[in-house]
Amino acid sequence: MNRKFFTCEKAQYRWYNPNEIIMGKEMKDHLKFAVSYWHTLCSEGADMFGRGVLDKSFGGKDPIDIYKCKVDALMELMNILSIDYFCFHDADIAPEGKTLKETNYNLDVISDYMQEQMSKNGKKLLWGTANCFNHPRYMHGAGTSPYVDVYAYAAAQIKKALEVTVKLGGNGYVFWGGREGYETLLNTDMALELDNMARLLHMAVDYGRKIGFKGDFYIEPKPKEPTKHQYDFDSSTVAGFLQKYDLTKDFKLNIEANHATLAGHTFEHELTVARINGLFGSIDANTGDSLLGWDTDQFPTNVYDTTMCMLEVLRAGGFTNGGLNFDAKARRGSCALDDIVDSYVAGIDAFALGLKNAVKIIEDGRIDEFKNNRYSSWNTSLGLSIRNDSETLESLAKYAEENADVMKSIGSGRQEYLENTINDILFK
Ligand code: XLS
Ligand code: CA
Ligand code: CA
Repeated sequence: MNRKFFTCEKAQYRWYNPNEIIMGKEMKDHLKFAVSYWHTLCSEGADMFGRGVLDKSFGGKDPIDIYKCKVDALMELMNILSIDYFCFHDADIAPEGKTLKETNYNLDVISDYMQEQMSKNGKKLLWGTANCFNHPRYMHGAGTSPYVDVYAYAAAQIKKALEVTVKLGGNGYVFWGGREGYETLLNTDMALELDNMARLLHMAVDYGRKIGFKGDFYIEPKPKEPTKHQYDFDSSTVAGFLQKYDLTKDFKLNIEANHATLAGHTFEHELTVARINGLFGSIDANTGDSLLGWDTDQFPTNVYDTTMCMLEVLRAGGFTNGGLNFDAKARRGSCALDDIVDSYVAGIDAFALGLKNAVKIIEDGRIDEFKNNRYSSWNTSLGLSIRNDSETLESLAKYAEENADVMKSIGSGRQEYLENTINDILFK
């Protein structure tokens, strides 16, 4: 592999320093950056109104050669960026054959080559997944399809994607709902569809564990696009689903920033919901556009957002099997291959700075101190007694009757003071 696709030899970072020790851990282990195969090696910039603007065949001569060249380009890019991990869908890494058998054969050929290149370059797989949304067979869903043959095909695809993930040493396997949702209840049996989806996830866990997958399964919440009602709407919805179907032992969440925005939440809200439910897993790092209502998958450069995200990651105890996957693409007008390098550098530096900022906020202590004080009445004898489940409505009513001035115990939420404190910490 001596092909050279990018001009840059080594990315220059202002903030990212992989081996710098922060809170006792190397920066690269706090951040665990990953390249997304689909945007980076496959997407050519086509949109609803225009074709691709950037050839991603990387000089390959036939379908198999093209996909081998993509592996070469991936390795070159990861070396330029000093990134250790990548993520893929089955359909990103190998050409589709005329039959399932042929597609699986192609996956074997390319994953052999990938395995070789990964070990040569010291690169790792963060997670794999199956693309069960692009092909016309999935127009009505995959795991929630009304058609049992489609469901079986999706199962076959997931089986193979799991095998490839295990073969390449991946510690994560993602389910993104894709077409798992609906447009109208007039033609949809929601109860059956959700039960069937859960059955498929249980089958995936059983098979994954059987073939030696030790990592985490993830569900990636997203509220809309492509379907009007996506079943995995947001972290809360998915937490309820996993609890209902007894899947919390094996599943965690893969939270995407842009999907949080589409759900009407902040990124940190979604991460907090995951954390408090014991479901914090991995992150798809990107951003939407506040003026647009769809999934733009842009590289994240807003440092307030990355700071709040990393604060949550630190509060969750950091990544174990997960990491920060840049599910992001350069804008269509950024039509040179070198723009890919620049966009990753922008995202990586924004997160490195976000990490440093998050540490500053924790070390400064004012935000945590304010929050602790705000809830201090929950550490009084009454507060503790309620938290120990020792009170009743009657006992609390008696207390309230005797405690005439409730207003005295209420303080200001001081939001503006806190927002200004954040600026004071970040910019001094
Ligand atoms: C699409 C999703 C998808 C998942 C993986 O919106 O973000 O790319 O991350 O299937
Ligand atoms: Ca994603
Ligand atoms: Ca997205």
